Amino acid sequence: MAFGLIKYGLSPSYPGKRFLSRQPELKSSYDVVIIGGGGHGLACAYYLAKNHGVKNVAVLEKGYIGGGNTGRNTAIIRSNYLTPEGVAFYDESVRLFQGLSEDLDFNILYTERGHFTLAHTDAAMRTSRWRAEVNKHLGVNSEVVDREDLRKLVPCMNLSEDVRHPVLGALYHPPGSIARHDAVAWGYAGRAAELGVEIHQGTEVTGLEIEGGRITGVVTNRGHVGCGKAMQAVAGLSGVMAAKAGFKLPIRTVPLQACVSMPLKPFLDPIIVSGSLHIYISQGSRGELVMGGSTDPYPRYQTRSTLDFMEGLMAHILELFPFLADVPVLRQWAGMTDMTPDFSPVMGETPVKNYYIDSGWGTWGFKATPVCGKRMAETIATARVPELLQPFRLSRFEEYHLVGEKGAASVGH
Ligand code: FAD
Ligand code: PYC
Repeated sequence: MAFGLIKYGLSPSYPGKRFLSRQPELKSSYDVVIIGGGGHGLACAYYLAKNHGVKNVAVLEKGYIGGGNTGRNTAIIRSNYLTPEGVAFYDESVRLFQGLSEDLDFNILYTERGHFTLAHTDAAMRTSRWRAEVNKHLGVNSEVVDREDLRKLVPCMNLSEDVRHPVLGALYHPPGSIARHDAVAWGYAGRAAELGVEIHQGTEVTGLEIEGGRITGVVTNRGHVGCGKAMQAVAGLSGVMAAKAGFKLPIRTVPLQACVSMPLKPFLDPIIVSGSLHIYISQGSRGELVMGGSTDPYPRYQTRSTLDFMEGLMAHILELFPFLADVPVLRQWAGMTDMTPDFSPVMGETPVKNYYIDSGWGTWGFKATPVCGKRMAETIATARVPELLQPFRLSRFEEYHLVGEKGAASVGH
């Protein structure tokens, strides 16, 4: 060990194996260009190479991989959605997450915690029952529990009736999990690179080249790159990139904030969400309490943290966990989320031929990273949109076939 450290300390060049090899020069063209090196773009690149043998692929990331919403989210993974289309889609993702550390040979710290969506009103209890029934019908483990059940399952939570918003019960989803979000990005990046995918950080796509209605290349801050096919996976900047391709998305970009406390001894195993109080909390593997609420009340392309958010969040967190009153918050941050009218994503084809879209992930897209990557790779490689993705096509908005997930998207919005 001591010798190894000295070798690291004295070596003029880095002696270890690099996780990602040195960034290559950009080639003049690729079979597939993926715009955005978040979890979604990297997962798609990995499955293109692994499942379809499409390896002449470049992921172009304007900053650093995982530095967007992938590295800013609160890592909740679950499939307790409201619509049959949503439940089937997120269920495939949870299953992929369960085997992901093994698949990527990289520990993403996936831990199954159980997920509670608290109900404080009769209407919320009704939605819980509705979700539980849809979930069970599709083989997803969810059930409604009452306050007495909660006393046993989450003994540290304040279940007094003598508060402003007493808890009546909850939707309990045992498979609800958390994972280490940046490990997901790094795991996909590392394996994709091993398979031959090029990952170019510090490479911003500033324009798209479209001839005869089809994508032929992209313009970047490092020059022109030709492509046979391209996909945008740029989260909060989805509308901006779509505008470069010449079409409009029914998407508003809205900041979403979160924070973590100082580390505490483990006391909170499950993930607790309250749509009525607009808060959620879990305890991460380092002991930090990971907390967040609903989106900011206005659309904006920025990631500012606000005192207003923190005050509202803490007032409600302390209603459920009053003993946390003296625990300091260590960090607060925000991401830009691309919100759709029906709180479901937009995936698949676009009006531009061979130009694909992976967007509308709002506040709910981390949990979809594996399934979206896998199924978008299938879409790009085969030029056929799989059945699982069909309900989430862009054209659903003009066809009035929305996939309404507002009641299950995350916290209330
Ligand atoms: P990103 O990780 O944002 O990647 C997009 C990348 O595109 C960025 O790295 C960006 O730099 C790059 N890019 C943008 N424009 C360009 C360009 N012109 N050229 C090149 N690159 C470009 N989801 C859940 O499922 N569970 C949660 O608990 C959860 N909590 C959340 C909490 C917060 C505070 C936030 C902000 C989001 C949360 N989400 C959650 C949502 C989730 O984080 C996102 O939906 C998901 O990370 C989207 O992944 P992505 O790869 O599409 O986007
Ligand atoms: O999608 O479960 C979710 C979530 C929780 C907080 C933000 N998103």
